[in-house]
Amino acid sequence: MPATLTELKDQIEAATSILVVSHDRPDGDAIGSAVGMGLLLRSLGKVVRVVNYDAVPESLAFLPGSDLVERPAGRSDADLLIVLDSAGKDRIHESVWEMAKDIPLVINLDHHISNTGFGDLVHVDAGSPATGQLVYELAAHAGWTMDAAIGENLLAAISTDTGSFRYPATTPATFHIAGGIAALGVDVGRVNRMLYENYPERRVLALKRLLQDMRFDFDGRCVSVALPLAVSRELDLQPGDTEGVIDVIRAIDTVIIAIFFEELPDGKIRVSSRSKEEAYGVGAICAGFGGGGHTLAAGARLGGPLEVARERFIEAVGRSVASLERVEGPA
Ligand SMILES: [Mn+2]
Repeated sequence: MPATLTELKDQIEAATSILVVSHDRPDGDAIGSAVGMGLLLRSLGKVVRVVNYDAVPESLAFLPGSDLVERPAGRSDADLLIVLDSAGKDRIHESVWEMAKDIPLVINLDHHISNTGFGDLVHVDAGSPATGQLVYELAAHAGWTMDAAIGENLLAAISTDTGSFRYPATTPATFHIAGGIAALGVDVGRVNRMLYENYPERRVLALKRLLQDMRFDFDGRCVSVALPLAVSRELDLQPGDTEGVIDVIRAIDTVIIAIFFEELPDGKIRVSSRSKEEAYGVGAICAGFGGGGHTLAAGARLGGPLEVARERFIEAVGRSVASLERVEGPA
């Protein structure tokens, strides 16, 4: 059922014990929004557990309260489950759902347009660039007090999901909220340095390898890079190490669509895609492969091997580009 922020506030305030979860392979928004929410609930006197199937990536461990995040274990006796930043139940490992099985009430708070609407109270705002922004809006709406630690988590969530306040989904509210966060006493310079200028060397070496393999299609409008599992192993890449790669290749002037292919240990190929223009949306292309996300940022998983998946996906991009060109005529 679609729920207002007031309804979320009422259910959260009525709860005693709350489990907060976010999607597997967590990014800055998944960790920042979950930990920010966890700290908020704690300050309200709730018994809180924050659970993610994967550990906090090393790159986000600087966030205050990130040590709250635990792996799923046992069965939760909480009376409320809050699911953050997760478009569908399948974004979260079944062991987390197993843990949450007995929880009678589920809040689904998210910003993915592809959200399936699972849960009892559903608040999906596809116009919001980050779930962290929705957590802030909920707290502000409810009149809950935020501190600098909460602010750092929400800033990390919003900054990473907006590409440092650069993507088109960044709204006036986003800047307004960032101002509110800075006013909490957050050291904005430190957070940005930890997010963007604190990479282990292997992360930049991975970028070097990926750029050597850069491929252009459709007159340079599409660029892609691919990471074989052998290279991940050779460089000992950790979760989060390849975040931001796609921002480097999408920075090329001719590029509209940027794609990153990553071979996973199970042989599947993880595809992350970004577009600079609504007309060349990648959401529908990813949906065609059973994936999802937003119009300008979406992902999917394809069967391997890597080069076959790359061909199949780029072919689908080509069909989408060609159909646009038939409508608009050559530029
Ligand atoms: Mn997000």
